[in-house]
Amino acid sequence: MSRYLEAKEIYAKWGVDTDKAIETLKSVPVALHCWQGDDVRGFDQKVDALSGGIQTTGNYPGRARTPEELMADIDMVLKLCPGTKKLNLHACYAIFDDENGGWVDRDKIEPKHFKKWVDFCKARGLGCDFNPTFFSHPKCDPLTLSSPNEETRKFWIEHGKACIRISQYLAEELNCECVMNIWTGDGFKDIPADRMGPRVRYKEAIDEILSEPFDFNKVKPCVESKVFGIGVEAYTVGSAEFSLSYAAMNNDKCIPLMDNGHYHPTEVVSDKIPALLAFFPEIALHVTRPIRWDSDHVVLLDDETKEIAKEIVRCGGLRGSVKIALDYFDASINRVSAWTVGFRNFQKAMLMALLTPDMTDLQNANNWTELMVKQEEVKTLPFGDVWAEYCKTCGAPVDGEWFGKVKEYEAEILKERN
Ligand code: RNT
Ligand code: ZN
Repeated sequence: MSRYLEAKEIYAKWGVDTDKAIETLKSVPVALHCWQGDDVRGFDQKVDALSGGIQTTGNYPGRARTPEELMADIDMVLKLCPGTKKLNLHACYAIFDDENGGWVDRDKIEPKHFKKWVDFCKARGLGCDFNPTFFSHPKCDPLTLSSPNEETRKFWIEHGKACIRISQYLAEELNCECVMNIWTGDGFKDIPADRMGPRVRYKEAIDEILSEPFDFNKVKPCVESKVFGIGVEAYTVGSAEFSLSYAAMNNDKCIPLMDNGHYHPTEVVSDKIPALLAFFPEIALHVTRPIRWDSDHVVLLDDETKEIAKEIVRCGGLRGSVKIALDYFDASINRVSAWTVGFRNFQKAMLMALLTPDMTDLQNANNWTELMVKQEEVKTLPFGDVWAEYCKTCGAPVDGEWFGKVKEYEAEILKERN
């Protein structure tokens, strides 16, 4: 008997249907963030370093420098990862060329600047999420939507509106919901004199952005909170309370987004998922790995990643109420590998969650003894055999078979870049 069939029988004894778990997982889109490939630089500015509360470290060779290079690297990752993917683009990945009239600033970008990405997604059957880029730009003063300077604010509001139009275009062209995430690094390094002013301006600015017409069935604007960032250690305008309140008060046009790197170290997003789903029909996630003060390390198959996946599954989030995206960037290791490890790990976490029997009855019967025993025992069920089967049925390499391909790609393609 094959290892998979044996595993299937073992799981069946626990009341788990492995074939069904595999089929379910295949239907869940996870957005792959384009920005792991080029250290969040994008193509619209001639900047050497990121700014605005966000930072990459490392200079591993092979960073994608052009849209073509980034697309080739993404293609590699798509081949190496099982599961349904969406692409996640930032506005700074606009592609300007002679045919579409050349460079424009962020307040003037149009759907045509994303036509090549639409063609890329169409050819690969991908949907696409989108993000206005409110950082790494001379018009950050350093604030954006919360700036006291009206001209600055206006510029960034126009950028946000342009991004709504682009998101609508992506959703229509690809016939797939487009999650449009608003995150700014607006904040202060040291103790502010006025904490309220920036938040009121931020709120009004988002109101203006969302006054741009769009179809809420197709475009899902989100607000992402953060606790602090590099250079903005003392105060963040878009704090957790701010963002959650904004989404709650505007639930006809906006949903909350939680990035699990954006909370105090003992807080967990896994627990916040059911808390939010008790009120919001839809929420969005950025899955990442926080480590000390950084929010963006490569996703590992660690306890909290598994717990996040478990909550998504238990709360019925795989049927569309939880929009899943990855968000991390590591410039110190092979970027294709970083992307692939994180994507495969989140797939593993979701498969593990789908292979976990529902033990709600034990909890409701106050049977905490048996619940503990079972929760511990499921940890050693033959997960790896089901994972291998999942990879095979998706036409993706199994563990141990993909890294060699990345090494070849590095030797042939990435090494040539400098
Ligand atoms: C930054 C936020 C934000 C960005 C991306 C690039 O801390 O998590 O989501 O990582 O938009
Ligand atoms: Zn994020």
